[in-house]
Amino acid sequence: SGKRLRVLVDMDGVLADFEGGFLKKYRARYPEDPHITLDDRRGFWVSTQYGQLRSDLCDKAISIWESKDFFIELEPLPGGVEAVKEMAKMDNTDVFICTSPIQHYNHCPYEKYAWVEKHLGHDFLERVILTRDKTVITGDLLIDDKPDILGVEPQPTWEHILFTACHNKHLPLSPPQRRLLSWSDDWRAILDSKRQ
Ligand code: UMP
Repeated sequence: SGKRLRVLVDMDGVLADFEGGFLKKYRARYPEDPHITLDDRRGFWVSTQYGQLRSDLCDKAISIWESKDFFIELEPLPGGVEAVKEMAKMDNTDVFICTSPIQHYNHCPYEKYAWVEKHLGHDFLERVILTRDKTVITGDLLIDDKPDILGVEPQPTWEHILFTACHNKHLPLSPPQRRLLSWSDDWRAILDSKRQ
């Protein structure tokens, strides 16, 4: 019918390879310190798991994503850029990139816009939403790798589709929650399921 579908797509862990970029730069900067392989990652917060490995590694982990050029140099995850571009061309579909910047704001917000311009094009800058609280953003779908997306709005309008990542792949889903296993998975079917 006439209603448009609004899709919110997360950036880190969904479009941009935050975990891979982190591990590569952490190992280069702290070669003498232990690390956690992507296979052994558990829990959304990298800093928490590194802090459990050894208490000083929490701050060392944080130092990586607070550094200049961390966010702009993240590699695109396979198929993500292509999927978002295709989504944006679909009839009756509005797509937004919905991402939470870190509180250390010197580089991250700027580099998130620069990443979108570099990989999705200048026109997509109109489609960037930076927010620390995604529950106040309205949409039909939110594709995000964070298992628990909480904020001041107890009943967000969107359905959260859990995008599979190294840190969440072993988590059981609480029905009726749905997953997108990767951008090779059937994201078009998920969009179609929300159209009236
Ligand atoms: N982030 C942290 N600590 C971590 C892992 C990630 O601060 O241990 C940051 C990176 C992203 C933000 O900027 O949190 C997550 O944003 P979303 O993917 O929820 O949009």
